[in-house]
Amino acid sequence: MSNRILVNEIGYLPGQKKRGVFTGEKSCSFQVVRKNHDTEEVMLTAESGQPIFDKDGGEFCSVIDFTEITIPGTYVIRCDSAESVPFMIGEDVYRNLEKDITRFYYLQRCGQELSEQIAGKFAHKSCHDTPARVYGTDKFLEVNGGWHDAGDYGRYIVAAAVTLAALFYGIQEKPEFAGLNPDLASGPMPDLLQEIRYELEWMLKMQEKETGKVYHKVSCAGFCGFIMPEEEREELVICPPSLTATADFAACMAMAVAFYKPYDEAFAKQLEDAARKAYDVMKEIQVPGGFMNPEGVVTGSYEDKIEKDELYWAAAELYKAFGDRKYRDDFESYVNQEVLHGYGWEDVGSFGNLAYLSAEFDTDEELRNKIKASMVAFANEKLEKANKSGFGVAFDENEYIWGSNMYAAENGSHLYDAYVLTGDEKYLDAAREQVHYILGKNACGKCFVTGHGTNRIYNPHHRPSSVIKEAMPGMVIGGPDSGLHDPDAIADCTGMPPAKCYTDKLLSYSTNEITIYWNSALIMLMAQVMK
Ligand code: G3I
Ligand code: 9MR
Ligand code: ZN
Repeated sequence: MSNRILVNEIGYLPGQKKRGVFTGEKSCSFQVVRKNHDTEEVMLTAESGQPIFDKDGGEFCSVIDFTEITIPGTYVIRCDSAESVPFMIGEDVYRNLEKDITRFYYLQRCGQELSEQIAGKFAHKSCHDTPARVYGTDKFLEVNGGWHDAGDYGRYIVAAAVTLAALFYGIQEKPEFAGLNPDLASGPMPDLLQEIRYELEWMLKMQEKETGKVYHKVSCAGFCGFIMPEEEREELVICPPSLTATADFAACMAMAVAFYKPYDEAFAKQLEDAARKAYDVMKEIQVPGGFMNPEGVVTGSYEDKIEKDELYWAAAELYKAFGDRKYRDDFESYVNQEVLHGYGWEDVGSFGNLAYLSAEFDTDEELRNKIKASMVAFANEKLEKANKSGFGVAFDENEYIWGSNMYAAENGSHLYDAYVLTGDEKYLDAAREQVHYILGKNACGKCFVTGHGTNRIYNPHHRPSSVIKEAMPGMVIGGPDSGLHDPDAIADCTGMPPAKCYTDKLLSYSTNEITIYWNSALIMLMAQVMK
């Protein structure tokens, strides 16, 4: 294999560490070249670090460190015959990308016409706006709205709740994130808050009025072909309530209250009531083994056999929002058993930890310390993996799984948490490397956000993009999955090292799909560390 130089294809902030990777058995003497129209200037000549064998990608790698370059501009790095793609150094290098990864949510809207004026090529007529059948009954409900989950057109509560939680942290960490697309705002609320409300309004409709339980999802019974959303006209089916959906819903609603109170008291009250009602009923939903698709339904199932982390998150979030003793007692009894971690759709414990640690009501100091210590220990495991990786990614060879890019971003957030708790910059640096990994400094040599970078993703598993024949910009794709979970992945990646099990094919849903919660994971991490 020829030598390559891999970098964050978007670029680097002037004040941060800047690292690329040279792949080759020997180290290299590299040049960092600043390009200005047709002139070039060598800004740095140096030697790459000691080569190490990167098991995940099956090749030798050495680190190219050019941190000392801080002058804004367009650069390439050269070494022997290898040359990196051009990238930028500058204060606003991520701005367009950040705009697109947040704008994406508007473009995923369901149940509403998207005008050409705002959505451009991705305009479409209203979709999925017929009454939906409650599975196994003759009852129909209106549950219009929300965002399409992914490359398919299902709408799933578990996925929605973690997406919103991550977006809220994004806004909290970097308030500018809420207002990057002012053309989408129509009132006093910044556009992203308004957009999140669109999802919340749909989620509220998914709560069973009589009981407070929350339906797991709404979709057609099966996946449609590659058509625009308004062309999917099969009957919509609402699947039964689940514990995970109801607990995640409660947590997310409680979290939302503080964000909407300043703008709309009545809406905030509605969120609070919904959260409390869901909380009170969630433990009653006992389905052994958790939610599974009922017979005849084959769309996304978001199955999750371990439900204690969802209860944990809900208790912490309701305590933080409302201060009732019962929520605190519940959370403390869970934490006493075990501190849980995770910022993904399946494991949500870390959201619970952050809520408890930031609650303004009384908390237990000993438990707080126990949580903090466990968060740092968890981050240490990630750091150790990052240090072993040629690319600085906090995975071992078994962790290139479906949606691995979300786990890369999530790991960055765990590292960031340890930085906040300890003040030790090594965690912050490692967290940033996860962003660089996603944006191009990876074994695939791809910028994993559509519409950005030089080696970009052209064929995401995303129905509107496939119809329009152009990738909607600003979507984080799943990334390498060594499980080879679709025919194209099997055809293209059999025998490949785990970090390279990726194929830019429309039908490779297990490596090349997109989801609302993969974008939000990157948004949360970028808001935390790219500033
Ligand atoms: O948790 C295990 C882990 O312990 C094990 O080591 C690893 C080895 O493969 O697998 C892990 O489980 C994986 C699980 O995701 C957890 O992330 C499964 O293999 C993997 O198949 C599963 O993939 C999920 C996929 O649906 C299939 O169920 C993705 O996370 C999830 O993002 C994806 O979601 C789909 C929706 O169903 C439908 N809409 C599109 C969306 C994205 O593809
Ligand atoms: O498009 C579907 C995608 O959203 C799912 O993640 C994936 C796995 O459940 O399934 C995709 O749909 C495929 C289906 O599973 C099998 N037939 C072909 C469909 C389109 O590739
Ligand atoms: Zn729709």
